Amino acid sequence: MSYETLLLETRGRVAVITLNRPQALNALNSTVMTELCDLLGKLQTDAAIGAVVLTGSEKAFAAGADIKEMQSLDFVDVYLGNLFSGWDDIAGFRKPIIAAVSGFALGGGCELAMMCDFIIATKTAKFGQPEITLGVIPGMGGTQRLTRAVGKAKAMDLCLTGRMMDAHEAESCGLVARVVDQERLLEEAVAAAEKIAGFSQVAVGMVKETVSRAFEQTLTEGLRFERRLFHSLFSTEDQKEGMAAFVEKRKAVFKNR
Ligand code: CO8
Repeated sequence: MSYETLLLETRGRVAVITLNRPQALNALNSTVMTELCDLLGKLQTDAAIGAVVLTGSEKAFAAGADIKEMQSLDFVDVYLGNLFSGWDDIAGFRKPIIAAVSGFALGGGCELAMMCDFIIATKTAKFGQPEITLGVIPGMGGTQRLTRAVGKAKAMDLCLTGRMMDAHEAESCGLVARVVDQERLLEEAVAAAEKIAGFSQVAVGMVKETVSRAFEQTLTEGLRFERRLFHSLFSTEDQKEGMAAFVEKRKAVFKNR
């Protein structure tokens, strides 16, 4: 598999995807979107891959949608063309995906990181939704996912002023799961992904589904959904193996059955 804007490396059961448009700080143009959707579609059905790490360069995870590409579009172009709707496929990816962020994660870059299941960032990471400075608003979930992640006050602050927040602020307000030194970013993200890929993929898929549901429905409905999936796991061999391994004081060997 070879792509113009992406690099792919496999480490054990982890696929590491690197956004690779250094000349534009990894700005997300339509080629990036098409290629990323294509690649994730292939990884979705690849049984050898249990989890994905999505990263960028040291300077930029992604500095947003490609402003030069969309600059000359008018309302009819973007409305009839349903601009950016292809990115929804990324949020629909069913395997765990970790964003490993260094440098700028702005606009669509911040939104792409938020579509991932969690974010590990370096101390140099900077997050923001600067669309207001361009005369537009976030268009790929920034007003919704950011608000759910950090609450109204911070989301309003970032979206209305266009300011960036650093990794420390992003971690303290809940946008980022872990902050690490630059040289440990990929190591830490791959280790987390490898750990996840070693668990029962049935249970892993259900964690992703249930936690994601928490953002979409009431607590009562979410709890009921969680309980039903929890019950259903008792029909799997992996539940028998996981619990037997605990009792027998050994490491579980999951078969994803
Ligand atoms: N689009 C296109 N090109 C970009 C972008 C971008 N978003 N960001 C940077 N570049 C290009 C620059 O034009 C420059 O190219 P050139 O050398 O040809 O002039 C090159 O990358 C390097 O950038 P800078 O020289 O500006 O680098 P600096 O270190 O001086 O500044 C910044 C870095 C602060 C990140 C600055 O580049 C910047 O402000 N970039 C734009 C950030 C922004 O406004 N992002 C939001 C874009 S709108 C958006 O994302 C809408 C989301 C809707 C959905 C998205 C779906 C994907």
